[in-house]
Amino acid sequence: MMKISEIKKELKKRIDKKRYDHTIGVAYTAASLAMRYEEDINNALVAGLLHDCAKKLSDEELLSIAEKEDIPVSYSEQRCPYLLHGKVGSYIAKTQFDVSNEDILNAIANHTTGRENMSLLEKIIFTADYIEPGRDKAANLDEIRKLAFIDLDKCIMRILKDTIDYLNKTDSYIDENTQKTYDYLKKEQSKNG
Ligand code: DGI
Ligand code: FE
Ligand code: FE
Repeated sequence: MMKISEIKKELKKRIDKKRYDHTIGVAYTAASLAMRYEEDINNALVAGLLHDCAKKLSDEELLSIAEKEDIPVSYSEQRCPYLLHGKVGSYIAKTQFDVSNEDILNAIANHTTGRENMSLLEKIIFTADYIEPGRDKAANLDEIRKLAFIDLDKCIMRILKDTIDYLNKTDSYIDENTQKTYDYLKKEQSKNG
């Protein structure tokens, strides 16, 4: 795997300054969550740094890479190709940043919608993306940021609920994984009392 400093250098060439600053925020927030929940700190940093490495690609580029590389494209990704920046980013991390750790690759692939039965690292990247210090648009951020360090599953449910409410308000298409992740965590929560 490349060193953190090499990843940063290469990333700078691929994303703009604003996205790079966001990426650094996600990497350090993910590292902090890794300390709290006893995840590997270096894996959290690498996944955080690379989660949006495909963000600069256009819808056409995302779709054409997905087709060429046999990355399955769901109905909602067909409708909203930007949702593919996770899966395509994971492919770029593997082929161009020499990442071979499957958990890191999954965390990058699933960071926008989540998925059922996420690993701890996937949960950390999903959450860090939403709460990193540079974010200021979402509602209830103070509360959600605090919750992230108290109960990660509850925090993710809260993020998903707010995201679904926001998407409904703006008449956006809700990806089936976004809904499935929420339903899955809700079921787990009621099982655990
Ligand atoms: O890439 P970032 O901007 O850092 O963050 P992200 O990968 O979480 O993408 C955020 C965008 O994705 C935001 O505009 C909301 C949108 N999004 C999240 N879940 C869904 C979704 N868009 C649609 N259409 N459906 C979803 O389920
Ligand atoms: Fe993203
Ligand atoms: Fe992001």
